[in-house]
Amino acid sequence: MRPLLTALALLALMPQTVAHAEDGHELWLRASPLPAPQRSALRHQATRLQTTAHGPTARLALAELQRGLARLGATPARGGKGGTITLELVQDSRINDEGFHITARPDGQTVIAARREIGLLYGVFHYLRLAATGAPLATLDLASSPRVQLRVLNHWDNLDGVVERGYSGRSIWDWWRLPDWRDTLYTEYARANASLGINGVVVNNVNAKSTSLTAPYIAKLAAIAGELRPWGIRVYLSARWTAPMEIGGLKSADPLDPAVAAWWRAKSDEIYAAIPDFGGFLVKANSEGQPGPQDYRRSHAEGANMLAAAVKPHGGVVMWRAFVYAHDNPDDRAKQAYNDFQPLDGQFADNVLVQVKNGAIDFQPREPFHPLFGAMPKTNLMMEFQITKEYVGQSTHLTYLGTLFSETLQADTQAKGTGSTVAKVVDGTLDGHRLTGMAGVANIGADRDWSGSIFNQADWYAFGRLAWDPELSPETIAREWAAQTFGPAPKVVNTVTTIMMPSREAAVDYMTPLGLAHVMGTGHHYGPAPWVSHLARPEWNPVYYHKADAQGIGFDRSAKGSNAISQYAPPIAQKLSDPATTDERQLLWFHHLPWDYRLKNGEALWSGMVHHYDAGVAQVARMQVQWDSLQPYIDKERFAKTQAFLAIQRREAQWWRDASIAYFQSVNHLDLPSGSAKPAHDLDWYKEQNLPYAPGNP
Ligand code: GCV
Repeated sequence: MRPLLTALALLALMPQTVAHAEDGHELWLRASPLPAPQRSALRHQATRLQTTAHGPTARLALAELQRGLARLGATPARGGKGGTITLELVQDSRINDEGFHITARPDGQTVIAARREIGLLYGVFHYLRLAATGAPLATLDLASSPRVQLRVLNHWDNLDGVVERGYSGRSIWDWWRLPDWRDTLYTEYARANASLGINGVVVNNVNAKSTSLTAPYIAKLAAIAGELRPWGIRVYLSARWTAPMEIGGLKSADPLDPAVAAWWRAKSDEIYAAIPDFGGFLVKANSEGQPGPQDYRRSHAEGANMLAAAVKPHGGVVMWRAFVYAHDNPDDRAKQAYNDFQPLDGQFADNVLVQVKNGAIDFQPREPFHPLFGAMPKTNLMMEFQITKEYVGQSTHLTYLGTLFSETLQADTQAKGTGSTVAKVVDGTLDGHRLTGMAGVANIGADRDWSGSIFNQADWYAFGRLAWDPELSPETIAREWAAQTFGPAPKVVNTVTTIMMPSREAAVDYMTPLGLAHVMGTGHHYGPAPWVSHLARPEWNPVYYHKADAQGIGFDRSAKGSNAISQYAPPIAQKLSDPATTDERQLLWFHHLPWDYRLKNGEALWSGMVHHYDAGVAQVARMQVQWDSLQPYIDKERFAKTQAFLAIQRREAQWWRDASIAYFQSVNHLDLPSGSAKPAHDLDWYKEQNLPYAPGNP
């Protein structure tokens, strides 16, 4: 038997911690010391730490265990008497290759078992999560495996360091100094992802440049891959469709041209020679001006399959985005992805995943689930969420997205009867798919706090946890995150969770109540601009989406209108055909209604809208009071930053409310309901607000 590697032997290898103020850099991994009784129980349970596996990932797992216990104030005492935690590779049919099984027996023996070393690492992080959140650890019998196979961050990072829709500084990838200089940030980033089970990273923007596929950049990517690999993370590339022409000297990028297919095969071979575990390609094709197979009258399936054949010999995949809408297609934008992709069901190669945004427009504060999720049973469908908050307050608004993600995952497609949730489509159980995935557009940048605000870290956290288990409740996730981020004191965890849980609904209320969508400022997508109507393409204009006039408001997607409802399963389409049976949260997404339409609570639509705006602003004011009550419990730096951001959010919620009301009143000429204040300024004042240097705008 090989000798046990103990934690004490690893101490010398541990990175020295540099003291920093509480700037959020430690994310949810900062775990503060536990209360005394829990601390001593944990120290007693973890007197000796050892591993029977000796690869790089097992060594990381043991080091993490040691480090995590130290953070919790439970550093194993040298020579102390007590229990042992053993990391052990086993054959266990209850878990999959990335899963883990934790058992803790009353005799003090704790075993974190897994089939592969990565499972040991995930098991250690889970054990530490339990400890940090105050869960009982003395007896455990807990098996957990990820439900989704590819749990991937999509970085919209450009090679010049600018992050499209990034609100947390420049890209963390230092392409200029790679491959020679490997920033320590890469390891910290990998560690944070591994703590959630994220196992893939697309490093470059879907609006891709061919340069990423050139030899120097492959060498740079190989250096990043080397840093991420021990943490169980593969790298992927966004591929530019016309790369064979731009850097390969070919005359065409037609997927059925043998020379084009040969070029991609050779390029894939070259990448895999440098990065044997390269994950594959992500492609945005024929979307928003990007080139694609349709430029050659080939279908998305023909394009995806050609690329898939190039990576298949190496075990790679292609993630092909379904985010398409065409400037020359007069049909409802919300229908176009379905119309392009649904007829291709069954035509995609088995190593292709079609990556579908959660809703049919574009990451709005609320969208109904994308109808493709119930309509392509013969295709590997992958979820795409946006963690970066392009439309939900960017870096400053506190709008916890766990509730948004979960709302989509729990939506029932009814594709195979009641209970055919989006989660079951995505985890493959509904239609029997083995290749499954969930992508999140990253909110990560080089800011000290990584995500632009402390609370935005919770969205990264929630994405990772839901990719592991789409059934987790957003409240459980919020509580976990709060306990690890701010400490487990019940007052703190309860209050932080109380702030987070209704926060996204508050944003829906002050931005896009009752199913409105896409009414934000041009380009930067920050702030209200429902009046915009001059942009070149109809579907770029907010007026296209709300269709407000003197009589009414809303987009008619019933059979009398665009008939987008027909893209849903019959029982859903049936309900959506009638405003009275449509979920009021999606009312104006599906129906154009008169201003005096009666809502379920009896009030007229206009008055209900105004009350939603008011409710959103009032909720932010409550969030401020709740946060202020935490001052004695939170460190000065994170308290002050969050307090300042909430003040911005309060001011801007009012701006959203007032500007929207001023505009819609200019259209419907209706009075405000009694008790609702007039907007602070006239409409022209709101129209004049412009933000030429708002971040993240390409
Ligand atoms: C990367 C929206 C965003 C774009 C983004 C696009 C996409 O339109 O505003 O910045 O481009 O979605 O998802 O491809």
